[in-house]
Amino acid sequence: MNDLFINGSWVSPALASEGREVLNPFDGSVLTTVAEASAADVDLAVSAARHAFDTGPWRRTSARERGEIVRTIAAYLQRDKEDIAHTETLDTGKTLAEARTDVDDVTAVFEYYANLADADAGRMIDTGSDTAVSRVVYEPVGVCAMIAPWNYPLLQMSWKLAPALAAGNTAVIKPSEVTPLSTVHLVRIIEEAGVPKGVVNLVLGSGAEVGDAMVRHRGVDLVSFTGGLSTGQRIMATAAEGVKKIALELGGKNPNVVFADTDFDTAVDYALAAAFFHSGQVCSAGSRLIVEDAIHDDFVAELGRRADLIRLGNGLAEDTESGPLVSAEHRDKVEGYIASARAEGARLVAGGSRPADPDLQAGYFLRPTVFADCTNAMTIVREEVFGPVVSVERFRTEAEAIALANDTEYGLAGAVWTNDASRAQRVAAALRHGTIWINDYHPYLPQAEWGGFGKSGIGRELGHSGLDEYREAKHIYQNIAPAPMRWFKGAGGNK
Ligand code: TXE
Repeated sequence: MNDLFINGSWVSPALASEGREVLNPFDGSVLTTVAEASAADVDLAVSAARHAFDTGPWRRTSARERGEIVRTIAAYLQRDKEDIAHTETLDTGKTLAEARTDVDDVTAVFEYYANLADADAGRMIDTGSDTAVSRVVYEPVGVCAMIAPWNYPLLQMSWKLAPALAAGNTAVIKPSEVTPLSTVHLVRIIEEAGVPKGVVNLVLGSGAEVGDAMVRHRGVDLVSFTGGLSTGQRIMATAAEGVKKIALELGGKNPNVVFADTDFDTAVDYALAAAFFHSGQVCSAGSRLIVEDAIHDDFVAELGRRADLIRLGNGLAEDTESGPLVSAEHRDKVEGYIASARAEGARLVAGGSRPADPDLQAGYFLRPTVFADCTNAMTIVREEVFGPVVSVERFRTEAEAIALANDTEYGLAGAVWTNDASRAQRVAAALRHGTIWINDYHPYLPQAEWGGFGKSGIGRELGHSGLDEYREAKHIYQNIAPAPMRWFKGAGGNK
């Protein structure tokens, strides 16, 4: 199993292992078996990345040339779009339409950072003196460890890798052990695009061993992680020992606030997509619906009706609207949240169980689930469920809506629905979340920063800030007419 890519070669793990089975969440079948790395492979991969950074040509390549290679990666992603989308659907269960969109989005991110690579060579500083020149330049941080989750395997890795490469870093990357396949394809493309050996190194395996070894390794300068809150907390603590730079995206509990003056049909339609897109396994999922009293009951009834109609099935089938959850373990976790909601007094409006369809019994399916009569004291409202479950709360005043929407330890994204433009801006300004949508849900742009307030994480991906995560600012000051300054004259006059 030559699935690890270290120092420009596809290699087997250093220690013999049986590998890891990769399952299709639609039916639990084994798609393939991939190599399982260990800490020994991490050591080899970091050494290769360290050597490539310290001695290799990559960071000294002109920013324009690096940009060209990053652009070539984007072109090859489009060339292989169908193949990659098919792989992502098999591995994650998401529909082909979603997987194709992922490839397009990832392509756009590589193109964006290709354009940005040489757009900013630093700036001159006014020293106030004719004899001193001062400038600030940007340099790559060094060796970056990148750890990605399973919901958007290719996309989350690309948000890290594209800016890091454009800025001249080297990397050791690890996709989730649950969904490694599209990342293997990406690395083949990176190799083909002419990225020098040692610049990108791929390890596969568990978070507990391989991920942890990456975060601990003394040769790593920066850790970029997207995943769950508790794993992020552990990574932050471990990275602190080496005072490594960190970028964390740890999910959210995202409020979707609907005022009564909005267009009812559109708001219900988007609330459905916000909550159930990719079975709710989205860090920005609108899993917390907050609806004004005057329309609340009608809204809940219509949402429940439409949720029941969502067509579950094989992501490869064109008429499927929603696939399974990513794994049996994850479905168990989501079912635990459904049980807690019932126990804590939420009212089940739709779903709440596995589908009865005989064709779906082997997969990890769960029906789209709506809970009403929720309060912000309930577990289902406070914790990230990461499944097809939406909780509904009720509000009466604008102030109450804002207070509810901000009452979360997370702060990744939120939305407000209203036809009152000034209220829309007021509420958007008051919400403490990294992205606010007004009369929309879910769009993001490579040019716009993505990341969270509060426990949703540290740092930003995408946009200019997404590049800055991978750059060190350096101030270079030159005295062009040096002469003694005689600050210390000394007892004897110090000639
Ligand atoms: O994620 P983990 P899990 C949330 C979501 C989900 C929960 C748990 O709520 O229910 O997290 O999911 C690697 N050191 N999100 O357990 O553990 C792991 O191998 C270093 C939100 O699957 O965070 C994988 O590559 N790495 C999220 C990656 O971390 C470690 C997306 C994510 O796994 C590690 C996914 C360790 N000690 C889940 N332990 C989002 N922000 O979008 C694990 N990993």
